[in-house]
Amino acid sequence: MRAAVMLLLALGCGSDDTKPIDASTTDGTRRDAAVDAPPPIDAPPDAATAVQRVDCATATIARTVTTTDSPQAFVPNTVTINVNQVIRFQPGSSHNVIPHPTLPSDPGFRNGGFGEVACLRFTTAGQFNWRCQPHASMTGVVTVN
Ligand SMILES: [Cu+2]
Repeated sequence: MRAAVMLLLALGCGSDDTKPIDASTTDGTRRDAAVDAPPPIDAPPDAATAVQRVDCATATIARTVTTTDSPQAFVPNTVTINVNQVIRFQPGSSHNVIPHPTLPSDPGFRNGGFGEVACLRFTTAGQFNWRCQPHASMTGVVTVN
């Protein structure tokens, strides 16, 4: 039986192969890890990562990202900046900003408090995806050139 399960897992029997396999399940089902085990929202940014929190009062803000409730979305949800520019994230009171769990992201990309304003400096070129923790459909991407 175990061999059969492993074979099914290897073949990718699920319809949604983008979700990680939850090792705690015994039936080989895939779960949305972001829903089952959300990251801690109070984890501080890692200074070694490509995204660093800076003081909004003194930083030069290149772009500001806010949210709407109907539809639930980030505005804008696609942002292009240059290396070392700062984005001010200003989500509404029921939204936050966390690293996207399944797309290229950065652990420093975190503004975990609902309605929390945070200014993030992007120090490395690339694409960084984020989402709102309680609303999986609310996503966004920063392209840093
Ligand atoms: Cu939200």
